Amino acid sequence: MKRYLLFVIVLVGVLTLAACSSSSKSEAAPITVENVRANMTLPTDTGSFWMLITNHSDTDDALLGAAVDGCGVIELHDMVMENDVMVMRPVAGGKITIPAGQTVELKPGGLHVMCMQKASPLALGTKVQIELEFANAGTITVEGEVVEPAMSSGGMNNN
Ligand SMILES: [Cu+2]
Repeated sequence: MKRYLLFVIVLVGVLTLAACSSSSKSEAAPITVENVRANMTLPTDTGSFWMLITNHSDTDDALLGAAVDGCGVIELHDMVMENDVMVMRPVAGGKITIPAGQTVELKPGGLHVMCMQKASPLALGTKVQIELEFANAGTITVEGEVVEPAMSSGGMNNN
């Protein structure tokens, strides 16, 4: 009887371990988003978001859009040189590709999520929820913090 009990306990342990390892494997996030910063302090009707997006899967994915409370319209923008002036414009194809196994950086003076029709400026340190829509990974909601506008983007501090 003792031996039978021991067998059952060991069996349950093995099954539990197996269940845990298989479930953690299937829950591994294909896309992770880090260092989310919100440039939302200026008294204008625009703002922007910067972040690091990593694609851990072996398939290319793409950021298609985003939603934030307090932003009437959101576009995905890039910064390009036009007649010696840095200007921002919507990304080609309306999406930001995140290649398989790579990290794409949205940063001051480069790619950014553009907030238009901003309802009101936000104080430094405010936490902001941003809902990101990916072609493959679906909707991912992350939290960012309101930071100082970047001074490194050639004077276009609101990008
Ligand atoms: Cu922009």
